[in-house]
Amino acid sequence: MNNPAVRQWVDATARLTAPDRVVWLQGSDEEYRRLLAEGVAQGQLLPLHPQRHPGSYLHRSHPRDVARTEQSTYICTPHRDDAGPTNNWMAPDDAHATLRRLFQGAMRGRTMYVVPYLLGPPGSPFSRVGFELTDSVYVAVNMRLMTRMGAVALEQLGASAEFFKGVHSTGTLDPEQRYICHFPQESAVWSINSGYGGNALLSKKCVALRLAGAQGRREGWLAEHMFVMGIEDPHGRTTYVAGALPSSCGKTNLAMLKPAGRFSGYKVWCVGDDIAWLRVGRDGRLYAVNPEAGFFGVAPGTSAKTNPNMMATIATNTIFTNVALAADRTVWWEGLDRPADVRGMADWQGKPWDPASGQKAAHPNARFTAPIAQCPVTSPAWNDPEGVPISAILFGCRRSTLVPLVYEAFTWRHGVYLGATLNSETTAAAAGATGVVRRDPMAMLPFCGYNMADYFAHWLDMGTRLASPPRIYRVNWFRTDARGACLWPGFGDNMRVLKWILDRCHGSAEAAATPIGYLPTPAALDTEGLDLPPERLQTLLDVDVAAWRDAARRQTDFFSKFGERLPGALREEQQALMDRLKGSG
Ligand code: OXD
Ligand code: MN
Repeated sequence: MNNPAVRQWVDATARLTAPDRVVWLQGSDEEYRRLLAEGVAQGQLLPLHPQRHPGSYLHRSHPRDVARTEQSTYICTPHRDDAGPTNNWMAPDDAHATLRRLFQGAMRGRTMYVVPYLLGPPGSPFSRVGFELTDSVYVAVNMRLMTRMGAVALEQLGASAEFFKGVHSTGTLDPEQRYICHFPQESAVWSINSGYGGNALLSKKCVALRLAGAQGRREGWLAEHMFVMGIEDPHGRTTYVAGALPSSCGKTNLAMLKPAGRFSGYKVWCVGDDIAWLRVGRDGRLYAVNPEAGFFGVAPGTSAKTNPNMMATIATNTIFTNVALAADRTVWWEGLDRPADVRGMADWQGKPWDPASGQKAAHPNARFTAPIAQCPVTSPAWNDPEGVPISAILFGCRRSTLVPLVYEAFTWRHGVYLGATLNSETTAAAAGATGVVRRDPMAMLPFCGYNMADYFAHWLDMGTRLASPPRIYRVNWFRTDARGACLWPGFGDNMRVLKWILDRCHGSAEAAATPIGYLPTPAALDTEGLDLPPERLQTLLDVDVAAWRDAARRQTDFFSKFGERLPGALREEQQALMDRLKGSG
């Protein structure tokens, strides 16, 4: 390595953390095999059945280290206000002092891997280089699957001193001493005492969302918690859609959806399932790239029914985390189509599993890591240096009441308001209670690296620079009836909603203007062949004016958190909604 800025930083970190060895990774297949063997020797990885899961491994994490820990995640800006009311804040000097104490000698007896990676397509002006220094071989192999790792990053970096710096140590895994500290002004993140994906694979949430988001604001682009898909219609025309859904709400399933039988003339192409970087193109359209090169998906609930393309993706060369293990070294989780072979089944902690105990065999946030190139429907454009032009943006939520199946914003500004007021029920992707409704603007609440009021302003500003902005939608697959049963079949049938959205983008679908936005007329939504009684469809497309008035009023508390910094346009949109609701009786 002859980049002096990289070398100096790596040397300084090694002096602080005192690893026994420093290993610079190049990203070759041979090196990956060596790292896997090291992981097995250390007991971090367990080889799976060689024919049923070729090239695949199981990792079991510490039982108290199984999800992102938002309470230990900090944005360390000089002024508290620059982190804003939705982030934990720490003064940079205090954070550095704490981190110096914790990292001092933390890698003694271990290897420090230097992991160079490229976020975005090679040779693209959209792309950015990062380095992660980690003492976890599990992190190193996951980074190989999740990013374009090794020589390709060094080539893109050349002699530049501009790169994202990530330092990670599994430390002692003590949750009380866990810190994930972001320093946007230094393009740096330090993480200690967790080995869990979102806390430890620093390229993902820490860099590609929080740090890149802050950089994007300075440079005029957006880093978003979004999938990107191309939908090819029977005429061969591909329309690109991006969508933000809170963690564990089906974003990955949607990103590679296999259209239900009736829509066999349509084909979905996956560009990415979790993160999108969005820029204004020379033609005034919004363009997206996927900074990642792999999937870190939730295993429970993934099956041939819910996501056949992901089942094909993870058939080989996959790292599973915290799933259950059958006696024949095949993996299992709740929601998999095949029944559990309970004889000799070990749960996610490696203990014998007794289904009668009522305990889950796999952790609800068990994961798989696999390269995007293994997905049967990877978009031919996923590595295009220019990115793909986005025609529609979805903001999805998990709401059992109130929010209709789909509706369209009147304008970009109204769409930003729909994103900013997104509310969703919590899931197992983050530590804490699940099923509680919380505000999750643009599905970015845990991932916005700066003051969210400024983030909303940045979104509004992007709109002023777009000559042809995408249409914006809110979707909710999770409406239930009085008994708690889902009203909408979801999965492949979500193509019905996407079809309406495509037709809207191409000017050929009907919609009814309601106080909250444009809803499909019942005839415009293709429900042919679905067992969906008209009254159920009516509930799915219902706008309960009284309940929406309450919901609109409750936004005031959320908006007030941001004080004067909140863009006036959002309060104006709230007032306009209240006026429309009033006008409709
Ligand atoms: C993820 C998450 O891992 O959103 O993608 O938590
Ligand atoms: Mn995510």
